[in-house]
Amino acid sequence: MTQHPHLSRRLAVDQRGASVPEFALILIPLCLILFGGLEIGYQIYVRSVLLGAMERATRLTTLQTVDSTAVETDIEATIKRLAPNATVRTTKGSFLQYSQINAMERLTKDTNNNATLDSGDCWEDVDDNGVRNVVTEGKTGIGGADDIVRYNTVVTYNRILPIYRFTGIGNTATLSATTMTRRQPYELQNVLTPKCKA
Ligand SMILES: [Ca+2]
Ligand SMILES: [Ca+2]
Repeated sequence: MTQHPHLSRRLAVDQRGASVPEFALILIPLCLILFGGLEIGYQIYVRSVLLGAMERATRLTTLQTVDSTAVETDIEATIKRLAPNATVRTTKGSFLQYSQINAMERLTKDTNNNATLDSGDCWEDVDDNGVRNVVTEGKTGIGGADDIVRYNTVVTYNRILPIYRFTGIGNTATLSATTMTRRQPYELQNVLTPKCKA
């Protein structure tokens, strides 16, 4: 077989196909940046809607007559308008004072003065669980007049774009928000009766 004398020279300078792999090299990271940006934007949007719902929850909770179940339902409904398949879990607890949050329950009677709850000693069981502990969740519910209420909401949803397959960030996004408010002093605050260890 005879080769055209100019063919090899023409092939050597022909660059018409070279742009295809170059374009592919650019396209993949470009898609990752684009989809990643959309995913992050969506996450920021869900988060801002969550914070708005929590803010509304605190405003409602300050009122004298408030249905805490309705408050939780409102948070969930607000999120689900945006992310219908999201899981929304809200927990709530109450405290008498801000100083009780994340603090060890106070001893009110310490017979042998060793800062430990012994038989015959008494303590303020802020979270009403029957043991002396560091209070993290508070007493179940939203308490009463002048009490501090804390809501914590965790939202979990499946990512909208398949970006997780390429980045290893996982298919599920989890967002959480906490808010606190003090209820109106429409009557005297309940007094905590100390409990005593038998
Ligand atoms: Ca003691
Ligand atoms: Ca306790």
